[in-house]
Amino acid sequence: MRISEIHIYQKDLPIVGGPYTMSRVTLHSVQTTIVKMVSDNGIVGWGEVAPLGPVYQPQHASGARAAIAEMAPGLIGESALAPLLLSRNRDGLLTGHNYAKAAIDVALMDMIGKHYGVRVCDLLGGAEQERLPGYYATGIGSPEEIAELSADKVAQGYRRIQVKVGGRDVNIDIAVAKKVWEKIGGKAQMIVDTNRGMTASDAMRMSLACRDIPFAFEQPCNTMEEVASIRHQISHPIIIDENAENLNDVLRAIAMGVCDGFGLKMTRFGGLNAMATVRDVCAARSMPHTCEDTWGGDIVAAAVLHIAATVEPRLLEAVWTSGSYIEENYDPENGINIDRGYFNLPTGPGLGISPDESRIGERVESFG
Ligand code: 0XW
Ligand code: MG
Repeated sequence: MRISEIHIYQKDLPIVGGPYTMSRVTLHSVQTTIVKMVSDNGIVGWGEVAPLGPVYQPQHASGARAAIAEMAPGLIGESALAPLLLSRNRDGLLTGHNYAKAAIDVALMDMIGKHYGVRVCDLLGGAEQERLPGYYATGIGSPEEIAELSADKVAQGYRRIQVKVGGRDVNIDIAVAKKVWEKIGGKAQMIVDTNRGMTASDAMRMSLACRDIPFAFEQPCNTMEEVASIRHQISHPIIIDENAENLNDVLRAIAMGVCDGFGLKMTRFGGLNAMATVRDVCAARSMPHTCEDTWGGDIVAAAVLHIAATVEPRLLEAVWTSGSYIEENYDPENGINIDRGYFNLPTGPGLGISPDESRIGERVESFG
């Protein structure tokens, strides 16, 4: 089986109930890129990548499309059954741009699964569980607003709440954490995520002021070195998210002993196969982690669920998808939706979803 066509779609995803606010960025809409890959025997594989705007990470939507267009001509005619060889082929066509390469990798795994009649999780080693815990990420807000929202989400079944802070007077963030814990303490795990938004001194001040609240501190500072500088001065476990841009960063963070876990975004590493390697490195060092991505619809969500299903349950912190903020599923029948705080792993071959082409935006470029 060989790749015969690659089509690129562009779609704006307005944020339902938005804007989505974090310490460095406020978003009203996110642009996603969808890849449709067709084999010479007519099998279709779907991929997707949706950077969280141009500021969250060194990624952006038009960059993803340009990178995919740069590689596409060199992928036509290549085997559609050899993900490792195709990954090396992509690296020979374009250096870096893992996020864009991820869309190709996901489409390929969808195609391979459909060819053999197995699910993507089976191709990635097998599913440990079919029902996966989700988590809810609040935006930046007032103590009362975020505490009420967190309590509401716990009542809906979530057992992990990520509270966004940073980019403002740290005293307000401290007040938010205390108010939220009053509401959800003992009922759910609490994560405080600054999205690179605090100085080392503010992060230390927040940890000291909240030393009686057992939250995990996610990406407390901008760089891994700044996080390392507070690592032994705070009383909260540390999660690295944005600083884990590739496998080497994960290895460096583990070697530096700078964190107690990771927020792992599938597209950031280059796709499902690359993320499976990171999964195994984390397992070797008993490093818990989430499985998630920046944004995206059913295709990204399904891909994240399939890799999450293969993680040892003791190490899978939770799964995050942006489904709660998106108007409609790409697949009206088997779209990915959270159910009382948990996701059900798709059952069909490949990703287990069939996007309706009327729901995936405008086709902007085709190859093959
Ligand atoms: C909560 N998320 C997974 C959603 C947004 O992409 C940001 C991200 C995070 O943890 O920073
Ligand atoms: Mg994060």
